[in-house]
Amino acid sequence: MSQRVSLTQYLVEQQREHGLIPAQLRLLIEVVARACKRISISVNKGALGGVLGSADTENVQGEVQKKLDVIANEVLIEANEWGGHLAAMASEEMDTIYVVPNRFPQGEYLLMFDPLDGSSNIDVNVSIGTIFSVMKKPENGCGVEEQDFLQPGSQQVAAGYCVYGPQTTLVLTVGNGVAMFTLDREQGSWVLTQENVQIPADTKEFAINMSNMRHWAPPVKRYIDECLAGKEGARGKDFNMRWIASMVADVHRILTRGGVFMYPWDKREPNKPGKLRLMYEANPMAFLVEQAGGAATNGLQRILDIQPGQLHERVAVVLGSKNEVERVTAYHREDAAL
Ligand code: P6P
Repeated sequence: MSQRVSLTQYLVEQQREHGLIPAQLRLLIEVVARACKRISISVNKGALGGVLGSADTENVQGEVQKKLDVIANEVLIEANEWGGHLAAMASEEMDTIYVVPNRFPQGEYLLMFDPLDGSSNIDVNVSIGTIFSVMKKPENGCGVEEQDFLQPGSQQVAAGYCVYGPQTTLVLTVGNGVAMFTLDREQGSWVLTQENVQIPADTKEFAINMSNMRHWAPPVKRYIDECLAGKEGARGKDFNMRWIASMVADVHRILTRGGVFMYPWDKREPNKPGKLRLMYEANPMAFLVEQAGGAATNGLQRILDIQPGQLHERVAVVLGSKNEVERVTAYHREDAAL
């Protein structure tokens, strides 16, 4: 890619050519991208910045927060609250929604985010990331409330993540394919490094936490057993396995070279449909994956069709190379029909 295209230029051209990014949405995306730059600076300081380790607090999920979880959340709130593009925000790290204070103008968008996903990897220097999802506030003429966020993922107008790895890369969709921007630290700018990202329909690579095998439902066990049987088994080919335990890093690999990612229901907590959160992990990742030609289900249903019942609800996730996701989903449907 000879000429360097900035994030701003990309967004302006998407608006000019496709009318997909009204001014307020462009401002929102640029503000989130700037916040991710700030988060990457804190992440990259590590021990030198005194940002490693626990914050000695718990989030709504009952998880001990890392210092960087809290820092990243504060950066995103402070960056987005004054611009006039948002009505409210929701975060994995906050119990309830954050309504833009009255001292600032309210906008028409709702922003949801996992400010720092994979934070168990922070202290061991493994890639982590920020995941975000954007929807429009329903035009109901009154103030904004939690109920306004409870829209199916198909209502997203934009979604993306920033992966803080060997490169800092912003991955974005506004509904017209997936583009990747790499942070040029010398210029402090996001540079378009890939567009029209396409996930291969087939793969030989699966991502799942194998330590949970004894807790899986039969369709998951069947699929993984077939992968492990390799070329002598039903699939007739050998498979590779990866599990980074940072959804952002695993999904980035799948967007880059294909694969299937699974965090299924398991019997450790049978009342929970899965570990991952629907609104600010599964929905944005499902939007990106589908925009790149892949598929995303909860084993039975398209993730983007799921009607949320609560802000922090969880969901089982199977996403990535279309033909593999369809196979896993078919196994679940066969099992459900028994
Ligand atoms: P486990 C990180 O905590 C996360 O929410 C996802 O990013 C990741 O895919 C998953 O949990 C890892 O879970 O049970 O393997 O540690």
